[in-house]
Amino acid sequence: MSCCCKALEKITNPELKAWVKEFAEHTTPEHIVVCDGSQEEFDRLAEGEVARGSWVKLDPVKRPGCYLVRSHESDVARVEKRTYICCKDKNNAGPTNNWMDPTEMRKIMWDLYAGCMKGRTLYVIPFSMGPIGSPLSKLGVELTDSPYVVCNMRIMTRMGDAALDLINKGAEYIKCYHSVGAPLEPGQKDVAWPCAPMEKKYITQFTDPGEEAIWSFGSGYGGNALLGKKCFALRIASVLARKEGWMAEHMLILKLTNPEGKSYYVTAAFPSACGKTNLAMMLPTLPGWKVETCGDDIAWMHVGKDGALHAINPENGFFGVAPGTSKISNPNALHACEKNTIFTNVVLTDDGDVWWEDMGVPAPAHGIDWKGNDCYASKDNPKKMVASPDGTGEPIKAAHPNSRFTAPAVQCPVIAKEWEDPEGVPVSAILFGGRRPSTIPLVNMAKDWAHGVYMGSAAGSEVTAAVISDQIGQVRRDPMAMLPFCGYNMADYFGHWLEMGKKIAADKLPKIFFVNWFRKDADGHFMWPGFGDNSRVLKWACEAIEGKAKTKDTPIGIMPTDDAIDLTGCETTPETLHELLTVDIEGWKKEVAGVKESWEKFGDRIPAELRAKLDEITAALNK
Ligand code: GTP
Ligand code: SPV
Ligand code: MN
Repeated sequence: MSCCCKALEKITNPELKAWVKEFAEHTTPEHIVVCDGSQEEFDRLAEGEVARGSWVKLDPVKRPGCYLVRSHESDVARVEKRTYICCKDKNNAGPTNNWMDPTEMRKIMWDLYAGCMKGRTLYVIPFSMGPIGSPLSKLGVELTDSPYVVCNMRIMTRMGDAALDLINKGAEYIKCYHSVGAPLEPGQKDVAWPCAPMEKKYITQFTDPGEEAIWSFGSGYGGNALLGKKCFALRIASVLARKEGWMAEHMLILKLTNPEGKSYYVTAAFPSACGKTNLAMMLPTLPGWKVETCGDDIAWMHVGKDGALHAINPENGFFGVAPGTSKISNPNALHACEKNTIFTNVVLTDDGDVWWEDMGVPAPAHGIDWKGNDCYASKDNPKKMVASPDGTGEPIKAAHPNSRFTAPAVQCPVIAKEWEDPEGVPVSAILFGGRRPSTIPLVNMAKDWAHGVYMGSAAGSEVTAAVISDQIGQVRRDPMAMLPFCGYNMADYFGHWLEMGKKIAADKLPKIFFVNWFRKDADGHFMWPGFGDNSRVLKWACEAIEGKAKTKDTPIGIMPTDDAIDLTGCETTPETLHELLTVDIEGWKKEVAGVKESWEKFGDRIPAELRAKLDEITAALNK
């Protein structure tokens, strides 16, 4: 490496400069670049990846400023098994997180980082989670050897000079270390998607007070590598939030306006690939109702001066699931990714465009699938692609189920005008949910805050392709959709939720709901149409907020009566709705027993108030 003094001259914060130098000396990159966050920089990096045959530039008329990237087949999603919370006391990580002693982990990873950037460029990425300079925002610096990470971080965060300015002036920031873990020997040709084998991948959060930092090695994909997102804005932020008295949640934030023009802000926590992006930018099928987007994945929530709970979206873009995104399901997401978007692991069409399963357009006659192989429209099913040139044979997943688009938030046609409000938006409803093929009704409202916290803590969902796992499709407990993202003991996290309820003004406590769009019938079909029709459930929730909803008291919570959900123009029959709104007492007894069992590993750390809620519900079910 040549002397880095010139490259680092923009960094005037001596502590930052010393850290970058130390990491550079250890990882031995060929070049160092301090990213400015400009369009020119993005273009230069993207074109460099095109020139070396890694990325594909899409058709400039059909998809201006867009690129297609194919990852390595082993590096397609988050790796929970390789994700660690490192703090001195194992109990602070809790039984749901992988834990390792911080000193031990630092040794393992520091050894892995030795020389790991050989032949590559070290990029210094200063970024802000939240609007630049907002009192609720937090700064970070990611050091990475991946141009893919730089370009994605530019879309997903406020990245570059403005963030660096604040850090140069002495603002605090979180240190985020990242390498794809694939050094290049002199003369060695690079691969399209460098990464390290699974056993060398580590996604580590150090969480002890004053030591908060992220060390990531071996993966270039999504939440493993774009460290502002899950690692910072959820795992580290949840730890800071508990300490500082706020909340960092895996939640979308939407603005819902009724036909009378009254607006409500709603947040919703659904696990990965369970419908946050879709709900956040939904086109309601109910006439007169409007949804606008404030955020689609993460909410930071503080109690405002007015006593209400205020939410900001710390991100700047969407890293959205491609398959299933269509003109019918989510036209706003499709518009958001018309330009300036990075597509990862979708199908490339012969006319330089992209395709994925359930995009709502017929499969192209020929394309290149996410693995780089030729694929062809299926003769039997125009919605699918096959590997055989004659169009016969079993359909393949031509786009990876966790293929994604990275698109700037401002390109969403329904982005709310207040999405960057530094004070955040006042939340009047919080939804929890998940993919539950049975038992869980369409919607259920908590009787009070503590009951709502219980509902969130009891959430479960089928594991989706957003994580590399052998449990895909199986239901697991995923409290508040935070199982993979809570940076500390989950039982303490439940306690923090209860505490927050005491800080919010009593008349401004958000109402809490549990929803399930994913019930299936005996034939395995979804019973509820979902997507825009979810507005019917949101309407009932608004009526409930106003105290005007038709409700019935049940052992599990407050539910709509059969005639309370507006089905005007909806394909769902009253019989199906009745089934979706019926409490399956036997199923629920098992459900509650399952929750109780899932608490055993926490010992007596589960708050008594929550245990009381579980006992109350159990008693009501047994009446
Ligand atoms: P992450 O980005 O992983 O956190 O996912 P997410 O929660 O934002 O999920 P997203 O909205 O991207 O949806 C994931 C998948 O679920 C897509 O394939 C959607 O088509 C599908 N989906 C979303 N909403 C609904 C719904 O209401 N009903 C049904 N049946 N499917 C849905
Ligand atoms: C999720 O898995 O919840 C995501 C995608 O939003 S990732 O950024 O990879 O975490
Ligand atoms: Mn997510």
